[in-house]
Amino acid sequence: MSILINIPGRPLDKLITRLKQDIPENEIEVWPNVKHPDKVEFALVWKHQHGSLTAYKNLKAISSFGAGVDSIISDPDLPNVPIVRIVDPDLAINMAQYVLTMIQHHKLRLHQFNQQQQEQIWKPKSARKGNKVGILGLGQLGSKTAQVLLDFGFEVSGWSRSLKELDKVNCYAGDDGFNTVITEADYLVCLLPLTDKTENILNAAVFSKMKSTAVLINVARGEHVVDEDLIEALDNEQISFAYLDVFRQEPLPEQHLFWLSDKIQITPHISAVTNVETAVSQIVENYFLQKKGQELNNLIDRRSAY
Ligand code: NDP
Ligand code: OXD
Repeated sequence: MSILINIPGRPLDKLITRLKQDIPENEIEVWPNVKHPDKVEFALVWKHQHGSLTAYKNLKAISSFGAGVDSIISDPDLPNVPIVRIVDPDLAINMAQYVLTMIQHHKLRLHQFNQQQQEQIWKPKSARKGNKVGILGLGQLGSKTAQVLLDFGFEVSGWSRSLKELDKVNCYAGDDGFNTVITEADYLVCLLPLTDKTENILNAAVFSKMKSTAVLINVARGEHVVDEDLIEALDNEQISFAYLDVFRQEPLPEQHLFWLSDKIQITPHISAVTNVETAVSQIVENYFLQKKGQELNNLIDRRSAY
């Protein structure tokens, strides 16, 4: 049995060195130079080339190198084997801190004060009043983010597929619940997985129902947002600002309109970066569970695609 690393376009030295501490070197293969494809039973992938997992007739499991599995699930030639993902409490804290920081950035008008500083203008203005945060997706990352924001005095609502019960969070599910969350939010945070049901969920119809002072924070996937609709909503003052960490195409293409908007703050997909140490521990554990024929940790449900 061997593990295949299929993570194109990224430096892998640190990951491979770390894996070699727990898995014998002759059991580690790196795509595309795979010596013994028939020995590969476990694949570790991130943004793999679709179709590139069909070459392994003994493949028994696929592990995402991140929390999301959308780029795996969308492979039309995906082998029919269990899929696992990384679930890391530290990742959830990082995400919560990112969201809190962006909210505070807006609330305290730091953008404006930055501009004032360039012009040496001293003009105090108190923090914005809006205190309601709506979180789309109350999973590992959304529920932690909700908890942290509550601790900082925000009023938090959340929306998920199944109705949740989270202390002090106004929880909703279904279409009516979605409408309540998006219309009431001063800050709307997207922490949904990307699936057929959530793609393009943040579109013109939604922006038209939001408060004109509302801020969008998308930290999930670029495909959740209809880019042109967002630009239009910002230009027409249907919503006031957007913090975007994820994009349909990454790196964000040079000519993309998002770069030019002074109502958009861009970060390059850094809100919660996979920690190699934690990830490798989970991958190694699953590799050996697979070897023993036991059930893997952090399995996703292929029917719901997350
Ligand atoms: P989880 O699977 O733990 O949670 C997903 C949540 O979304 C659940 O509450 C789920 O509902 C809800 N949901 C899924 N589909 C729907 C739907 N159709 N309608 C309503 N609610 C829905 O995921 P995580 O919290 O771990 O991660 C969320 C996403 O964040 C990842 O998929 C990834 O794309 C993104 N991410 C981004 C990172 C970054 O650096 N920007 C880093 C890590 C992740 P229910 O609870 O009922 O199942
Ligand atoms: C992830 C990500 O899904 O980094 O883990 O986006």
